[in-house]
Amino acid sequence: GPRRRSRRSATPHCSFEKVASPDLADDETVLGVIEHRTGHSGVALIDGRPHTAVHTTTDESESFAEVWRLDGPKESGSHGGIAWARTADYLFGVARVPEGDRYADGTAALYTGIFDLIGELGHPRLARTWNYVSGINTLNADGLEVYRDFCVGRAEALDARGVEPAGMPAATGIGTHGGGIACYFLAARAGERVNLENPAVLTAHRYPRQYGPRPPIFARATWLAPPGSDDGRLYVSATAGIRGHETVHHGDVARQCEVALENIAQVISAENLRRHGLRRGYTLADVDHLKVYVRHREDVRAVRRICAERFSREARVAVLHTDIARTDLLVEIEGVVA
Ligand code: 3HB
Repeated sequence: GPRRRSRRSATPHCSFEKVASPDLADDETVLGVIEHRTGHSGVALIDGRPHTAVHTTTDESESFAEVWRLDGPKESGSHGGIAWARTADYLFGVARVPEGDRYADGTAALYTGIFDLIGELGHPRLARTWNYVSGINTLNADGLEVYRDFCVGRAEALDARGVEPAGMPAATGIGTHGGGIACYFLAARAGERVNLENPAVLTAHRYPRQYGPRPPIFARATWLAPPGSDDGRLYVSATAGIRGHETVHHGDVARQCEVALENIAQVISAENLRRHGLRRGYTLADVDHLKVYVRHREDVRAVRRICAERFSREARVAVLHTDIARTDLLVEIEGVVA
């Protein structure tokens, strides 16, 4: 069938496609493939592309492949459990922490491994991360919630490598139904990388202690543009119904969804981009390749309806059924602009 492709671009872009599509094998633009499915697989380098399957939904009819592409000659490899592929400007990597009864040490090793690899390969600036954490709201062997345990490990890796919290890009930290922690990421050699905050939401690394011994550390969005060009893209973090640091509208998925949309609209607005030195601005109609994470199966229809009203009719919207980092959050939404 026809393959819907984004415009050519000098920054990595994704599309949502059928899993195991035979067309992918000889497509030289592919940087990496993440399958969203009802089961997981290990990290692999297949035909020079990093690959894994994440167990992010409970109905195989919702499965799809998130295919990352970029034009240009590529090089790939596998090092310390991280499968990677890169062009001259950008690198895509995939890694995993195996299932266990504690995650801080494994997460710290994962992130120090990522920092070391991107440094050695000369793509030192982390540009976007996705973290799919199984049993995210369950307790680890010490009685600490697994998401908080993950946050401890990530914070320790930053300490160990001297990475400032403000240097951490847009992220996703969300549940999966198995497989430990799957992490994939983009990193840049050079060019513009601007991490954005949302003035309506507290900077994650300043969250008070009530959310865990170490805070989450990520930006609300990251703008990337290649060296010598302003043809960039804005990658929006998984965004929830939070104001300040507090969850709003407990138990009301529709209103939480509206606040998440409002938070995305604010972070990508001209006013917010100007505040971060970028002379452009966007609305919800500009966001594509949305991944919408819904905690309860029975809320999927309501969330789909709200998203259909608020995003472009052309936007690709994937709804996934999985747990969310904070137990009182019912929905989270991420996407890519342009
Ligand atoms: C994270 O910890 O990286 C994270 C968590 C979220 C949303 C976005 C990022 O719930």
